[in-house]
Amino acid sequence: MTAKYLLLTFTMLSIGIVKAQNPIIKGQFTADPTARVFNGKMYLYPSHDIPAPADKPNLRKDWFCMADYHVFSSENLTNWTDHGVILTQEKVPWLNAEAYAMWAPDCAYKDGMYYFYYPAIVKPDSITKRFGMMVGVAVSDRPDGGFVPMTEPIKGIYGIDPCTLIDDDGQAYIYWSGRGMQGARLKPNMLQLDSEPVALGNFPDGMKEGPFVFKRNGKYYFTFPWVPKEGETENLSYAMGDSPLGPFEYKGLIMDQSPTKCWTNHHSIVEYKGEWYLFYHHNDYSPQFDKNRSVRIDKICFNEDGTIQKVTPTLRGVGITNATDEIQLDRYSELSKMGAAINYVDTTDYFAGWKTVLNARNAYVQYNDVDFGTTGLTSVSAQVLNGKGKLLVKVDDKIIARIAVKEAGLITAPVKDIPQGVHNLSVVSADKGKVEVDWIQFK
Ligand code: FUB
Repeated sequence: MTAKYLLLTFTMLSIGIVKAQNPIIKGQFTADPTARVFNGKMYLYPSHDIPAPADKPNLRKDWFCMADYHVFSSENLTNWTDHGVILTQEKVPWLNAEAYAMWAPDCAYKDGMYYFYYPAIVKPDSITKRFGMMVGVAVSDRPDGGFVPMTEPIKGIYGIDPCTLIDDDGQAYIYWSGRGMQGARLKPNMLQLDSEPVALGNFPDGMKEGPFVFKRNGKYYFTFPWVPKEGETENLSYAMGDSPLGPFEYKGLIMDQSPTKCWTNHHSIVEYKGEWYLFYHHNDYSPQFDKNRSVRIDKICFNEDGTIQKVTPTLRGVGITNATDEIQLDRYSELSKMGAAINYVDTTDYFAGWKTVLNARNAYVQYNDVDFGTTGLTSVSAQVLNGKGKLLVKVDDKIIARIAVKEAGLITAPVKDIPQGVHNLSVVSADKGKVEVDWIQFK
């Protein structure tokens, strides 16, 4: 084996490539997504939910459990690279490594260095002489690893969910939720507060956390998850103001509470290549336990006056899917009202994903934004999990293939007249047969 081959094998093992649609990261839980654009690339800094380890009987089984952080990156918001673990609780001297409480993080860039902020529970005997949650910083000269944790948490921050803003004049601010929503200036070293914390107010009553602040067209947006009433779950809301530490005026909802009752919804909002995106989370891969969450992305739009248009969560998410990839139809853009359903492939392993079930004539699933390139594509294959029936494959409104399903397996059919470029794809049932499709792919 040559050294080059060994290096390639090691690189492929340590950097996982994952594909998009919602949720965007598969094979592990990801929550509390902070997305940042560094060097023209999108980086994602989420929390890393895990089920409580069986050998830790003292940990609550019904609560958040997080021991480390990964970072992911993407050029196109479709293919995500997992750069692996960037920080573990054992590496940080001031935190209680038995607490598994590495909650929502953020990362900021200033003067050639990257600052990774994260909340955790302090050691009972720590130098801080405090209990509860504080915020630490780890520093690196690159965004995807090499983070060295500072030996003490930031003095003056008692709370969770740090979020940073670097204003146009280079001044950095940090926000968090502790006793209410708080904000302060950061010193140029990005490691210490440069002002007393300011209590940010004028928000509606109810529990709030996870602040995310950004600036657009000279306006400051203070956005946050909010539970309006006892017994409800977190929506996403926002306020606007003319300066980084307020005052802010409450404007309304960005996203409704989850219809399936995931209690938390933590988010970030970021501009990339001229479009704005909302990163948020939902318990897609853990339908029975909402503390094991997964990151999603959807587009977010603004009105002329700068106010935010409400976002409807989708499964299709964002980005363009190549026709030659496995196209997961179950992350659909549109589903017929009758005769179509999305089910888990394996209810004992939710990470196996979903399947599309069509069981009536004209039932359909539509998946938008597929790139057929300059084509030269000659066939389409459907990974059929079950069933018998006839499927029509359409690009926009034109039938380009007919697939006869007699049994489970990979069924291939010739295609004709596929248009070039990006189009909407749909699969339609041509008879009453029930067919379960995992994905389809063009060759
Ligand atoms: O992930 C743990 C906590 O749940 C976060 O810090 C909150 O924002 C909520 O998402």
